[in-house]
Amino acid sequence: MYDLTGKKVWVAGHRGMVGSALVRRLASEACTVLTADRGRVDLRDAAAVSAFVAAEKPDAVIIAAAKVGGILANDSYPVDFLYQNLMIEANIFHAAHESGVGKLLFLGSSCIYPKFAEQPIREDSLLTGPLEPTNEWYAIAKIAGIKLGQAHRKQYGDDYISAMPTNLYGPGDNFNLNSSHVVPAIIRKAHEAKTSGARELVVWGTGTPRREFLHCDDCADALVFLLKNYSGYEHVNVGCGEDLTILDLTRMICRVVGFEGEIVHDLSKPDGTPRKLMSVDKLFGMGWRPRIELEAGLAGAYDWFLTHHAADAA
Ligand code: GFB
Repeated sequence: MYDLTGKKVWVAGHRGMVGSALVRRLASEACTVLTADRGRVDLRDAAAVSAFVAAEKPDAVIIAAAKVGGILANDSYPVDFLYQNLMIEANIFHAAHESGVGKLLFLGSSCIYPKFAEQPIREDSLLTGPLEPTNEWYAIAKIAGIKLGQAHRKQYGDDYISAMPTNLYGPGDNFNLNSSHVVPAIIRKAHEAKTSGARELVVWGTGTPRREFLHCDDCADALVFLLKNYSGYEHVNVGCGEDLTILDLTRMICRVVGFEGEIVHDLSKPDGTPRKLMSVDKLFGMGWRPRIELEAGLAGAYDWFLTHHAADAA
């Protein structure tokens, strides 16, 4: 439905884990990829964003730029997660319409759904119940982004769509233990425990919550698939359709890293949402499938960590 041939596609947030995966994926399309470093345009500055888009005139935009983080970061910095994400999305949506961008893909997250949504979570569960308190700030910003896209379609007929990825991991992830998500955190902790000869590895919370994990390269492939093939009012869940407990994930990562010590629990840290497995019926119904199995994906993420971060962690 949307031909990328000869198009200029702006990947906002190209240096992030998803943004860099999108740049890798788009390299195999016959399009031009536009990127801009923070020094060139501050996405929280409306005038700067409008000037950049008016000058560069992209045909399509993917909003992969966001203030992101794990459960502790979200719970600790609500203003940052709400304000920065609202500003980034509002500025890019506005500038895109002003400059006549033909296709826009907005990225949200599975945390937009109610804490106790029926599982697997269908797209129409949105706004049917209270949010998870640890990340409601980020969730509200992302829900506002979905609504902005729908408003542009309703008022102007803009072909702006939204995708809601599940928990992601892979190359380019954030391995800072205070702000990261669970996969990079456990990879780093298992590596440091192994190399230091520690007997224990600390996992936050009870380990009983369940999470669905998708490799960032599979996510990027799904996003390009939607950019080319989807043009609808409702957002689309992007996941793999399977989940596991945090404890089983930790055991899998320990096997991959080669740490054989004990897993202990820090119950002073929050569990967050008990489960957030999303229904992928809509996306799979369009013909897309993920390709990267979790254990193999984790091994690749550990290799990337060893190449890029092990020196910091030593
Ligand atoms: O990945 P995570 O931080 O984010 O936590 P959420 C997932 C689960 O892993 C939680 C547990 O139950 C954590 O308590 N966990 C165990 C750990 N050990 C660790 C650790 O060392 N670090 C971290 N970070 N978690 C995020 C939202 O929620 O999901 C974001 O806060 C976003 O906004 C993202 O939506 C996709 O999955 O709980």
